[in-house]
Amino acid sequence: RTIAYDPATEARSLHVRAARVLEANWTGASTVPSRGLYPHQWSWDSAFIAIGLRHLSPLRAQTELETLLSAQWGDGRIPHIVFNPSVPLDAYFPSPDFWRSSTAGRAAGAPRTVQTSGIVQPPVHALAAWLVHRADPGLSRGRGFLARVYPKLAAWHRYLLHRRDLGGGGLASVVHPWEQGMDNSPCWDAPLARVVPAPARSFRRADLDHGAPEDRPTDLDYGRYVRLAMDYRDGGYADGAGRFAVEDPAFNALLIASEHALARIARELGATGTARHARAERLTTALLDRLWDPERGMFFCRDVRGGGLIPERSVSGLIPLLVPTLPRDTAEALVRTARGPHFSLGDTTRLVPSYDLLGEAFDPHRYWRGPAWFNTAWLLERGLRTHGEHRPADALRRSVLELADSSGFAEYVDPYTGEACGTADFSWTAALALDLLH
Ligand code: 9WN
Repeated sequence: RTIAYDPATEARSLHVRAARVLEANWTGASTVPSRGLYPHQWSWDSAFIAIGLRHLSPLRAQTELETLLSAQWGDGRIPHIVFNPSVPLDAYFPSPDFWRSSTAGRAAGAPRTVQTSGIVQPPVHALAAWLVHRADPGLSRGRGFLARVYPKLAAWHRYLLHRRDLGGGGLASVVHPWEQGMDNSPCWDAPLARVVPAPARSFRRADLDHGAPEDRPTDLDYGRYVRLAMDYRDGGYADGAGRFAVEDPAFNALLIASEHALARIARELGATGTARHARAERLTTALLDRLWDPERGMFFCRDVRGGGLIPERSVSGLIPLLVPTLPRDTAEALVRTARGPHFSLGDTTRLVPSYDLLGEAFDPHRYWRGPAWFNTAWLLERGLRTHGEHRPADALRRSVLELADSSGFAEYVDPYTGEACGTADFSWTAALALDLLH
């Protein structure tokens, strides 16, 4: 007997399986991105995870963000990893004994009781906090959720806007490829070439215990990541001196979206939010002035140390579609670029590739040098809707749901075939599929 295809049943079972992934990766106070490859709490992962978790348990979603924020440093930075003390040191590299946050980070106000990394990740948190609040405003008000997280999120944005304006043009810079979250993007190749790699024998890559070497960054990349992080640590995590400083479009677009979210949070708490919206507008102007390329119809990274835009097309340069007050012609150009030959969205690719299909460095399997990721698809889907592009948004939403399902909630997929790459049962894939299901 053939069983008729029933979308409602399919959706229910996707919901159940996504929920199981998040349940299995929950540690009691937060969620690991993956049990094997990433056994601690990651910053922007937790924000995406909270956005999905709010549909399962608004309380757990609030807790996810609260746990992350309890590891915030005195200077306002939210560390990119909060280490779980019960996980063996050699399970992930770099481990707490590399970052030495509680000693090396003392001047920057690192917490004493919990070990963290010293770099940051993209500021998705205020956006996540607002969405989590809206999932159950009664619970949120009862627990004083927004009142407790608001000052921390405000301090986080203050850190990025003041300590990280390394280019002096009003945007935040990242000081390490891990900070932007797309670790081995070809955008970093030129600025990284100036960094003398740490010797390969000076560290052990635990990631290769779980991931295929041809899917992961190279040893040479790792040598440079380690050197940059070591220098930052040895300078007490003070900002301004490092050799690597880049203004990235996605990082700053997320800061803008999160400033608008903070304005809404401020209003919910009885303030006007006007100053925050104004700040988001100033950031939007700076983003357009410093990173927009009208000829190529997308945003590019700016190499603050080398000067000038980095001529590599990355999905990061499409993500500013999230910014609600983008000029109409800019938004339209971004949609054209996403659908054009470099990203081919809705044509030969179903989720947006992380890097230019026609770029010299394109590789459909190597991490952020071509594969498609679910968080960038979610951000683009939201951006498309923000600008009234509902048809491509609907198609992207369907692709996220189908590929999350068929890939076993893969970390990333081949952009052409949808073949699963990286680790399976990846938390933000499950969380964001869950969010788009609702
Ligand atoms: C380094 C956890 C993180 C993501 C990043 C992704 C990857 C880490 C690594 O995994 O980075 O932070 O070890 O490769 O690139 O975006 O947050 O999922």
